[in-house]
Amino acid sequence: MSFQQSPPTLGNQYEDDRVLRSYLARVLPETMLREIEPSLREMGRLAGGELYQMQLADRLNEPTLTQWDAWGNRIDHVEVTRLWREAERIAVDYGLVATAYEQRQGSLSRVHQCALAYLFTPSTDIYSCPLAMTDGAARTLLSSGNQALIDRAVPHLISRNPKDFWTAGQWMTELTGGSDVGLSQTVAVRGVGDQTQNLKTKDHSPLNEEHEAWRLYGNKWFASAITSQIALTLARPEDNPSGGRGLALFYVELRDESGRLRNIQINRLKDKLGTRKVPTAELTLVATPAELVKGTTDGVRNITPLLNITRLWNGISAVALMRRGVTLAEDYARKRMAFGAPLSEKPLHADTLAGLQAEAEAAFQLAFYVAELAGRAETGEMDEDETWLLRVLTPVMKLTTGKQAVLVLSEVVEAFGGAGYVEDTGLPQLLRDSQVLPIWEGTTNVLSLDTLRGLGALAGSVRGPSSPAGHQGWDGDSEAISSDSESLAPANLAFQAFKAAVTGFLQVAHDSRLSEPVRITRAALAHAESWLAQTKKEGQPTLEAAARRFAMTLGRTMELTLLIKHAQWSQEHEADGRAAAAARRFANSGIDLLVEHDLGDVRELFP
Ligand code: MFK
Repeated sequence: MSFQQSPPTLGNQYEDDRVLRSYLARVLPETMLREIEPSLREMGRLAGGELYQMQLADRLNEPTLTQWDAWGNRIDHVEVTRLWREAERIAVDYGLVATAYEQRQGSLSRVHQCALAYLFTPSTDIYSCPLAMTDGAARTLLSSGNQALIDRAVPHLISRNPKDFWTAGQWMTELTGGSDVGLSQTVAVRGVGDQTQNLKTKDHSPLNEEHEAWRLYGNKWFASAITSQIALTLARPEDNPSGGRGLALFYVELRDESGRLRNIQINRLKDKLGTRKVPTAELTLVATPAELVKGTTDGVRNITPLLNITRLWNGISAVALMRRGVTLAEDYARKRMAFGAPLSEKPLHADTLAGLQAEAEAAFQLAFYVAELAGRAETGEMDEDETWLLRVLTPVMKLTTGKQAVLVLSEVVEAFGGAGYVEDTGLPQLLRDSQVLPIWEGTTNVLSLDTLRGLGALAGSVRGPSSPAGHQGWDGDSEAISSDSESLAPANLAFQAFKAAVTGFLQVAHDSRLSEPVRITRAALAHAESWLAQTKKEGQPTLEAAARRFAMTLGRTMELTLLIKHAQWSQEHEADGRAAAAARRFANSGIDLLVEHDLGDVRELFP
């Protein structure tokens, strides 16, 4: 009989995940873990079983846009794939958004939600995209104080009933820019057009207090998951100044009662490298009815709670995809024979996979730590240090894990040799989908600059998470930062909070086999601190040019810190040395990336 290769297979993705289970055992009280474990186990079974099989079978299906019906009517109908429809049903059933708002586990509800999302994501073709935006929209509306919109939309966004559930879009990017959102050209005009289209309350009175809605005119160039019921978007009220401050945050309901789009045209779906199951559209808004969410200015600031939530989802998705790739590669290595033995017994192959495992494990610790902080921010349990820390760690975590995902999944594809390069294994899709993670929700460079901004190290951005009008925190909490701290140097506060967290966590590490990782972490932290102090004196261009190396150093330093902390715990409570092995391996994979490059060389190489 001719040779047959066994494909890689997946087991229960919860039961088989040492890293997730060990982490949850550390951070959750025992009774809480026992309570939520059945749903995690069930999600793990679905993710490794029928959802994964459906994903492979549904591989060639993509969303479609039908612009006209047979009778010449413009309909702009988008049909999503079978797996997306199933994913929505499961997401609602398991409360993938709701869990974070019901807060049955108090501040640990975000950890619970992220554990569910982590298991769900790799088998559901990036359905996590609409969920992330829905979650972000719920948080943004809740923090806006706009009671009419909260009452109208939030119960739908956090519903566990499929009939009531709404998803939200986030329309920010325009042709003028995805990063420099302040350039947006969409215009908002007050109270014009057909006023019968304005949103009404149940007793038929106008929704907003001013008894008039706005109309939006413009083009949105990258509107993800266009099948949503609502969207949060930015537009410039006529006569407002340019820049992000002149934009306002608007709420749009996409369809009327009969299901017709409300003055929105879908021009085409994007032909993307990855995330091809996500229907991402180019839109034209022609007198689209919209409601102001919060004030007629400061739209960029007012939408940041949404950005911070989707950046958390981005990190959780990054670690979830890494985990899926490494799991498949490890399983395959035990099945694939080469040069007389399974690949798993080949020292170089084993060494390669061990490096990937360590990288993924470190990223996991950081993404879930940000989830812990986010949960505390939302339940008002944070002290001021943690508020600063979360402001800085959100971009740091997003940019670090996004890059790690692409590198890890590229290696995963290679670990399969030619099979990894072939579409019907499902492996190339993992790499293509991961490539979006460093791009959307802020590129690596934009988030590196945002890190400096969060540290108060960039000119014109000295307030970190607070704001002049209300001291706004990560989740839009207006009381997150006390007024006293505004007078202190934010660079000090934010970096000191980061330093205090690293030093505090390292104090628990007394196992001698962790001493070298501890030394490497301390050295990287000290270098980052002295570099920041020195480079700020050298001026903005030098600071900006190295922002990525600096932010990645912070990210990898915090990842190693958290890995060490977890390793110590795992040794003490589980007699398990694997997290310590991951810490040692990761410590030698480049933590301090702050090498100096000559600005003159940069100009010579890129004149
Ligand atoms: C799988 C999961 C992933 C989910 C996928 C969802 C798919 C959706 C795809 C997309 O929509 S991608 C588009 C996402 N777009 C971005 O992420 C934009 C990237 N660009 C930036 O983040 C820029 O830095 C930014 C637009 C914010 C710069 O604009 P501005 O106008 O120069 O804003 P500025 O002056 O930096 O900040 C305005 C205010 O917001 C300041 O506060 P004050 O008004 O009090 O001075 C900032 O401190 C505050 N701020 C900015 N970023 C913040 C923040 N506050 C808290 N947290 C932040 N992250």
